[in-house]
Amino acid sequence: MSHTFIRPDTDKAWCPGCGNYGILNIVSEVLQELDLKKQDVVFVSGIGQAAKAPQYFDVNMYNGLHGRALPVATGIKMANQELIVVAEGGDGDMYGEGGNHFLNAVRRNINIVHIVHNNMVYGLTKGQASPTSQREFKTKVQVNGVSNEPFNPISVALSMNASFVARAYMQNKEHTKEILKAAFLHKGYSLIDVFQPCVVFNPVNTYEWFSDNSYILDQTKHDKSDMMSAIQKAMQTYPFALGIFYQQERKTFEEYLWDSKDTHEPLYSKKHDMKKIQELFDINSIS
Ligand SMILES: Cc1ncc(C[n+]2csc(CCOP(=O)(O)OP(=O)(O)O)c2C)c(N)n1
Ligand code: SF4
Ligand SMILES: [Mg+2]
Repeated sequence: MSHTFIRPDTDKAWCPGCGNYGILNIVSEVLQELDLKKQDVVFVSGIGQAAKAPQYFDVNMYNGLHGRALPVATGIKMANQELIVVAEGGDGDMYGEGGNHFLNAVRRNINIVHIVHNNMVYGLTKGQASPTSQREFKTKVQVNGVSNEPFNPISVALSMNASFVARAYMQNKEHTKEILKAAFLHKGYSLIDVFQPCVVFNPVNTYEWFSDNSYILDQTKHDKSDMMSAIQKAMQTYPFALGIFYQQERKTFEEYLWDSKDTHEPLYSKKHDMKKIQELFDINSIS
């Protein structure tokens, strides 16, 4: 087995007891056990506590603007389809600020792995409600408690025919690893929403709360090719089901593009007409 994917030379800027540590270890072990090579993997993130995770992996990474991990990940995958591209971040980053990118990544079905650390709060900015905050969750901003319907990423992804939709709880280490491995091996867009306690700014959705309010789907009884059954399970809350709700391969964004071209050659290795590019720069530099 190859080396750990966690960089030893970085201080992790997370609070003691934060669920992000568990996810970091799980993802590292998944990369290891799938025997991936660090040069073949790219992690992309935006802003937030969860979005720091890629900085701690010994792989290629790009840390960009809040909510913008998915468009960057899409661009990377389009430029080089040989890379394994992962977008990783928090519930605010991916479902709030990056919400529209989430919808379109699902619709495109581009072959990327999308890992969302769902702590039901904005951790980095010290505890405001996020799209997945549950009703009546009180914060310094939402003093009377959250009144909005919590965003349900699982049912939203399913309603747009996502090709792989799963939820995990990081305390269930082996189960989360199993789901992530399946996501990495899946051809097409895969969403893995991972419950992750924030021990400082979310005193409601604690380790105990997530355990008490979730159960592991029996995958031998749940038919993951049955969309209606997946939607039904996704709509059920308290307890929340954990596991692969739905998995059905369909044509990817890359494959649609290939159909309209005479070559599958990735963008990065194509010969470009440097004269034409220079002309564009020249035109744009005229003020
Ligand atoms: C455009 C923009 N809006 C707002 C912010 C402030 N901001 C930074 S992180 C964050 C929330 C992060 O929450 P989440 O994605 O859930 O990550 P967590 O810290 O909980 O892991 C916000 C609102 C920002 N950096 N940029
Ligand atoms: S504020 Fe919450 S999410 Fe951020 S590092 Fe601390 S425990 Fe983790
Ligand atoms: Mg969060």
